[in-house]
Amino acid sequence: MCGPRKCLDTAVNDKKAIERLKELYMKFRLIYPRWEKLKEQTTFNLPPHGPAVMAAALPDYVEVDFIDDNLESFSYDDPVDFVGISMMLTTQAKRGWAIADEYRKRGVKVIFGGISAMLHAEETLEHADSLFLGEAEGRMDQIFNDFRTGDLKKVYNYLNDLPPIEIVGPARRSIYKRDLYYYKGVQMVDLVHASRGCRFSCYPCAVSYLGGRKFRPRPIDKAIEEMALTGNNRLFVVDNSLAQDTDWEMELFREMIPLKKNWCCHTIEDKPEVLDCARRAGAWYVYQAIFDTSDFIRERIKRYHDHDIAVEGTILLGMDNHDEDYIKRLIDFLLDIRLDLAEFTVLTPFPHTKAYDDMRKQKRIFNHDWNDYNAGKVVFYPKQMTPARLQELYYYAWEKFYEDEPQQYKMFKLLKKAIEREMASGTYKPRRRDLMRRVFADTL
Ligand code: B12
Ligand code: SF4
Repeated sequence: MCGPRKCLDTAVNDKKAIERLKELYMKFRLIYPRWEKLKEQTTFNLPPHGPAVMAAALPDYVEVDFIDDNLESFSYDDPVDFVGISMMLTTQAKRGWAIADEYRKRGVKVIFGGISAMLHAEETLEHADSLFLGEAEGRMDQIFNDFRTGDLKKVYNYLNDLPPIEIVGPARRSIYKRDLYYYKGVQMVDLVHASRGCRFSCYPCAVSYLGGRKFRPRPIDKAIEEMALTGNNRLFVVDNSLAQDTDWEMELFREMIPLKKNWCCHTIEDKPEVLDCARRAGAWYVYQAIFDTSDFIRERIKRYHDHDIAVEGTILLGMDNHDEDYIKRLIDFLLDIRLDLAEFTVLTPFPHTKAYDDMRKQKRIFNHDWNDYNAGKVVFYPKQMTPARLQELYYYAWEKFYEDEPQQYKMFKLLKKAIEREMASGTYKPRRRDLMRRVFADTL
């Protein structure tokens, strides 16, 4: 076994190695199933991160044909040797299973992986030749060898045996059909991650189940190298939360400064020295969960703004303490603190979360159709109102927040901020003229 780069070098110099690659060659189709987006939100499609990171762990003899089912069509009759289905969200699961069923009818073997495959392991098994649980790094050589020798196992369970974080390599972004990830000629952000896991275990979140409540930072030089490699000026650092270890966080930001990128991310610490460093490193906007109307939240948002970092609030509606009045006051509060963007979702009891366990015990879940678990549909009985009323308040929240300044305009303002910074640092890349007329909806 050898790492991809070493193998390629050897292959170039060594005829035998080339022959061996030819002999082992196989075509692996990796599919990211589509799902119904939140209708209230401007549609955006980011290059899926999980599949590209998984693809980086594949043996060299495997050619990857990546299909983003959200954006492109494909034929089940295209010649492929093996199919992988990568599912991140619960709401992708039924589509993923349907795709697998079609392939298996044609005698093509299918392996599942990704977050939603882990959260829905038992059901997924009914549609799989093989189910992979855990992180792909260091595991794929064995699995593909098993496939070749007809010895593919039904389950590969590495959930409690995660690989050393040092071996996580750069995502294999060459699998993307790049033109698909432009919106009116503007390239979408590239996704990178500098750490895995999370020390916390919040009520609606499945991350502690997936990563065992451990924060696993990547070596900073490797993360920085990958960010530089993307060739994209705008990044989304998708780590669950960067606010886990101040020294590591500050070190990461310091190393990011020379890259001159604009980036968004989930939570970062709001200490002035961290924010100052983040801003200098190109922090563009943060996703910040807003759960109440406290001074704590007000001041935190102000601190971000004082450092010229914008905020997209993520607001979960339907918690047990939310009555109608509370939700309406919350929206007024968001407008008052001048959030730059807001994304409203309804509390959704995703499997392997505390929310799911509690609500199931209390028999409060009335809808088990995973297609409806896109966080925009009420699938449980809220404590303080009917499901129908919560659904209405969800629509109300989107409408009220964007009443005076529409979502598109607020997004434009954010983009303008990035462009101004890029102009100032000499990193600006103009829009692609040939793709200016295209929005995602036109792609399929
Ligand atoms: C980044 C992210 C997003 C991005 C996705 C961008 C993208 N295009 O990739 C964005 C911002 C769009 C997003 C949106 C949402 N997200 Co999100 N997101 C994440 C996050 C933080 C990281 C995912 C990630 O990229 N991880 C890093 C990659 C490298 O890891 P990975 O995907 O697990 O891949 C590895 C393995 O799984 C494996 N693998 C992957 N695929 C395959 C395939 C095969 C065949 C094999 C063998 C192996 C394999 O190999 C990879 C390398 O080891 C996760 C939390 C988490 N840590 O998992 C939540 C998470 C997935 N999101 C979640 C939620 C709830 C949402 C939202 C619904 C709501 C919200 N506001 O967050 C929205 C969706 C809105 C909608 N309805 O459209 C939930 C999922 C809940 C569920 N069961 O559906 C998670 C788990 C967080 C949580 N709160 O619990 N999200
Ligand atoms: S919501 Fe964020 S901070 Fe809380 S457990 Fe999940 S990833 Fe960690």
